Amino acid sequence: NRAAPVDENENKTVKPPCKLEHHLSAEIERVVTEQVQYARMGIGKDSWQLFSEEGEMKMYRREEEVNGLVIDPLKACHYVKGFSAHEMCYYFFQPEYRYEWEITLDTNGMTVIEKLSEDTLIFHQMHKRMWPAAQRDAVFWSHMREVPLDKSDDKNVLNCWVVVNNSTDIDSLPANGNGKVVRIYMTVCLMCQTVVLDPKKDKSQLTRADIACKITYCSVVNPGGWAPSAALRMIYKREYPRFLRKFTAYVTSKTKGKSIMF
Ligand code: H13
Repeated sequence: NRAAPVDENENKTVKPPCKLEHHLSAEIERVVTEQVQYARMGIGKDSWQLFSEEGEMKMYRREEEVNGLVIDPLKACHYVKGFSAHEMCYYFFQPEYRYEWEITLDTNGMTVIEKLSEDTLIFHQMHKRMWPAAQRDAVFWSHMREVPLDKSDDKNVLNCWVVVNNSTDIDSLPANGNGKVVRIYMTVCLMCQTVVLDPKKDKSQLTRADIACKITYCSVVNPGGWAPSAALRMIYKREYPRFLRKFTAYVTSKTKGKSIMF
C-alpha cells in the first residue's frame, strides 16, 4: 500500500488564509498580545485608585512619575447595553468618524499617513492645546482585530474585539520638529466583549435589547515634555471620563435602528 499524499501545509502553525506581513507586523503582534493580557487582568488585586465613577463607568489610575513627569497608567471599565464589541471598536478605529467624537483634536488635526492593511493604519494627530501644557501631536499605528475567547471569559460573552493604538516614529514627521508642538507617546488598548443578556436566544434571534458591551480601556501616556504634574492629572481627570461618556453615547446613536454587526 502506498502512503496517502502528504499535505505539506499540515504541520505549519500559520494556516491559510495568511495575513500579509509589513514592517510593523512583529511589533503589532507583540504589543497586541501584551495589551490584551493586561486588559483581561481587569483591576485585579493591584493598587488601582478609583478617581471617577459615573453609573457603570469606573476609572482607575496609578500615580507614577519618571524624572518628575506624570505617566499615570489608566484603566477604565464600562458596560453599555445596545451595541456589540465589534461596533464599539469599529467606530473607534475608522478614521471617517473620528471628528464626530474626538473632542481633543485640533481642526483638521487628523491625517492617515499610511494604510498598512485593512486592519492597520498609521495616524498623525494634532491635539488641541490644553492650558497650561504646550500643544501636543502624536504619530501612532492603530490596529483592530477580533480576539479569540479565553477560558477566563464569562460564559455569556459572545465575542471579543480590540483596538490598540501605539506611538511610532516616522522620518517624515520628526518629533518636536517646529519647536512649539511637543510629541506625546501613548499606548492605548480598547478591549470590548459582547455580552448576551438572554442565554436562551440563538445568535440569529438577538436584538439590541439582548446585548451589552463590556468595555476595558487602558492607557499610558508619556507627555513627552515637561508639564506640571497637578495640571496634567487635572486634565486626565476631566478628559478621560468625557471621552468615554461621549464616545459610548456616540456609538449608541450611530447603531440605533441598524442591524447588529457582530
Ligand atoms: O484614545 C483616544 N483617542 C484616540 C483616537 O483619537 C487616539 C489615542 C492616541 C493618541 C496619541 C497616541 C496614541 C494614541 O488613542 C481618546 C483619548 C482621550 C485622551 C484624554 C486625555 C489626553 C490629554 C492629553 C493632553 C496632554 C497635554
